[in-house]
Amino acid sequence: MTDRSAVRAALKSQRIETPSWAYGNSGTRFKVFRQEGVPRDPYEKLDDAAQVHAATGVAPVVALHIPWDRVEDYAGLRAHAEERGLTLGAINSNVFQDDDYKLGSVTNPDPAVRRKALGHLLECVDIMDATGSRDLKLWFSDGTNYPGQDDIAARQDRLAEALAAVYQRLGDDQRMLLEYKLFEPAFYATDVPDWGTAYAHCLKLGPKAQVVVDTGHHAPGTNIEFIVAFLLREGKLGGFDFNSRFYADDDLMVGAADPFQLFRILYEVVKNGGLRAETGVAFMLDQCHNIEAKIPAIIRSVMNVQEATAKALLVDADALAAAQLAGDVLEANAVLMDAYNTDVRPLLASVREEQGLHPDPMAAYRASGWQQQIVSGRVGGEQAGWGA
Ligand code: AOS
Ligand code: ZN
Ligand code: ZN
Repeated sequence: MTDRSAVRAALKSQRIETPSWAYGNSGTRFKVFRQEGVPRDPYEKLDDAAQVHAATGVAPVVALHIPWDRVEDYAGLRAHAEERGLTLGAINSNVFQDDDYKLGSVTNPDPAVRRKALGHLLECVDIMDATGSRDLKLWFSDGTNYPGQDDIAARQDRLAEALAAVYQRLGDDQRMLLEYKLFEPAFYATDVPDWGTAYAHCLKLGPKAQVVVDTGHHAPGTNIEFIVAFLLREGKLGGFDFNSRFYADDDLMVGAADPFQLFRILYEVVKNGGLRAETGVAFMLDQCHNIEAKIPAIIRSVMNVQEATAKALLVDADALAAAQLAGDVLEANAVLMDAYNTDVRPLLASVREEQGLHPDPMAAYRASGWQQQIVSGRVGGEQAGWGA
């Protein structure tokens, strides 16, 4: 039997970090469909994030992206967040949008370009000092398109050199999260293509370097929960970029494409202690809402993570361990599936009521009147940052 009060407490204490860019206009390489009422600056993105937190009670952290969220006064931005009950989360660096980075950023064969990229990464740590952010999230688009284009091993040396310089600059309470991605925009050899590459670099760097798992960054069929279990066991899982994929890096709402996979991932998180705050696993979303309404989509995504977490928490650990020990394959599988097949929506509704929240976050947002307010009050919302 699972301890229901412990399940409820765990659900209340989970923190889900929403990305500033999900609140802005976004699209594909073909078209950005602009929506009414979207934020015009980082301050308004935080105002929207506060609505997500108000409706769900578990989303008080907002990840920023530099330069998309560049402001004059980061301490002021932090104060704006704190006035709304929010804190500023991971600073996402961007060394992929300048012409200089055509052949790579920190792995570019030209030392001047490498210096420029490193300068940006170090600037992001300066920004973290002002925003109070714990995490620097590093995703590199670096790689090559054609065999022979550049020396694969030399690029690893250049990457290691840049990472070491950034690592040196981190404060005692700061971490760097290294994200991997199989392909895109590099189509032949990406410089950080998989968890093994990210893990090897992080291991050499030290305890403040951890791997981030973006659920959309694997080859089809990859067993992501195995990666999660392995990294947690090694103390190297820094966090998630949650989203859904049908084909490549689709950045759709988490839990929309494969809720069973999300459950399997969250089960490994729960089982291996990743839900405990001291483990430091950041539950971030990395999504774009290109055709659906943005704030409700983010609320739905937070709920999807909560539902998968609740199901994972409901797995009867004793019964599972007994079945595993007895070699009872079918019973072990049945114990896991029992939890997955439980309708946890009533449980989550009652947990929310206990927290003084509306039992249905989607209805709470609809009733808030915020959407009407931003549609009439904001003119000329900005693009999230790419696809221009
Ligand atoms: C890119 O594919 C990665 O998922 C990044 O984490 C992210 O989408 C981008 O850097 C926005 O910050
Ligand atoms: Zn990501
Ligand atoms: Zn991605």
